[in-house]
Amino acid sequence: MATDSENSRSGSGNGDAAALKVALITGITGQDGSYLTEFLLGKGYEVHGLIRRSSNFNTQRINHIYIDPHNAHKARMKLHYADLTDASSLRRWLDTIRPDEVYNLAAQSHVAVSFEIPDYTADVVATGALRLLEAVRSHIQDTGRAHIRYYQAGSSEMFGSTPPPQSEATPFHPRSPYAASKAAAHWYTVNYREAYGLYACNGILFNHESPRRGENFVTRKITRAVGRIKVGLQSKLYLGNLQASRDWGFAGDYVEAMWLMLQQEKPDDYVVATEESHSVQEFLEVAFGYVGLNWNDHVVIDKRYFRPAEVDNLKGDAGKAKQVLGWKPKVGFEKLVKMMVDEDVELAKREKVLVDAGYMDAQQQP
Ligand code: NDP
Ligand code: GDR
Repeated sequence: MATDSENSRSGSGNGDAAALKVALITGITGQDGSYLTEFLLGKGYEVHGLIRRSSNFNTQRINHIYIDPHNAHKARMKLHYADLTDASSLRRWLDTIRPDEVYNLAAQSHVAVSFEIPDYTADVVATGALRLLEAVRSHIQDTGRAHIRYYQAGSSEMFGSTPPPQSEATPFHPRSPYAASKAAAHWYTVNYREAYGLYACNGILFNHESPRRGENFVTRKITRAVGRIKVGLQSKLYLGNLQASRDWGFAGDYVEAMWLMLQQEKPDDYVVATEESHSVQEFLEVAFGYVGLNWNDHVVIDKRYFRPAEVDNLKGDAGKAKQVLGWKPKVGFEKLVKMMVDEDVELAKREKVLVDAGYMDAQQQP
């Protein structure tokens, strides 16, 4: 996929008086980035996404909305190479794109992996957010574009071991390098709001899932396995702690809350959650049960998936988001699980065709 920067370096080229609102999204290739892009395009925005260089294409989640920049007049989503570890790229694209809203969604977002690569996680998640905030601050200072609004993708992982229900007033007790880095990014964002008057919001989002969820997060790992077991491509599913509980919502609902935070008169921080909590085991029961399977026949506990420190129980109190933003989730737990299973059964059926035709190895795990 060609990025704008391969063809021209002009970005949108529009000034502040442009009719279209312009959004800049880091992490556009991730689960939330794809839903947020669809949502903002639907609102009439021009959307610019920063993508990082990868040896394989990493744009699968946004390919369906991509229009080749050679048809630039038709394309309202544009992609540019940058990285949260490269401050110069962040400032350069801010100056070129001149966005009205900046959504910082990029992260090394896997909690277990953050124990394996803690320095890198801190560099992207904590210092990366600081680099972007500083780029926005200096861009405003040099251009006078003080109306820019900034969204920081905060996480319920910051609450860690503090018992539920967790609200904006609940103290943080992070349990991983990822969570500690998100807590730093949270406070950098508060600091830039207080120190420089930046319109900056922290969304403290509880787990949100979808058929586009990365395949090594527990929900998608389970629904992928259900699909593959159902069509006979796999028999076992190896998991870690089944007793952890999470407040699981639908990503498509949560990106609307991000946008709503940036449409208020004053910047603030908001918890976004369904206010229901379910264990990993309950997720298994619903997902396997939905297609007539018993999870006990397939799940094997593997110690390697236990974490050095666990977050046992998350359940949000989203009263403030409901009251101030008028936001509420549309998709509940059972509907979410079934939506993911339905999609993954279809995906497994397509894989099965390839396996049966000899184009793919059944053991090839996602
Ligand atoms: P994903 O892991 O699906 O997406 C992360 C995105 O960040 C990808 O686009 C990834 O690019 C990009 N990225 C990673 N490292 C860098 C880097 N160094 N420079 C630039 N981009 C980078 O996450 P989600 O969409 O699920 O989550 C979005 C954000 O919300 C994250 O910050 C996450 O921590 C946070 N969050 C998520 C929750 C959830 O339940 N999903 C809950 C609370 C917070 P690539 O595609 O190339 O890997
Ligand atoms: P989480 O999501 O850590 O909450 O972070 P994940 O799906 O990875 O884990 C949820 C719970 O399931 C348990 N678990 C397993 N997890 C994974 N990944 N793989 C397994 O095999 C497995 N077995 C059991 C975990 O121990 C945990 O308790 C997600 C990410 O999206 C973060 O970026 C985000 O900030 C938080 O949600 C809110």
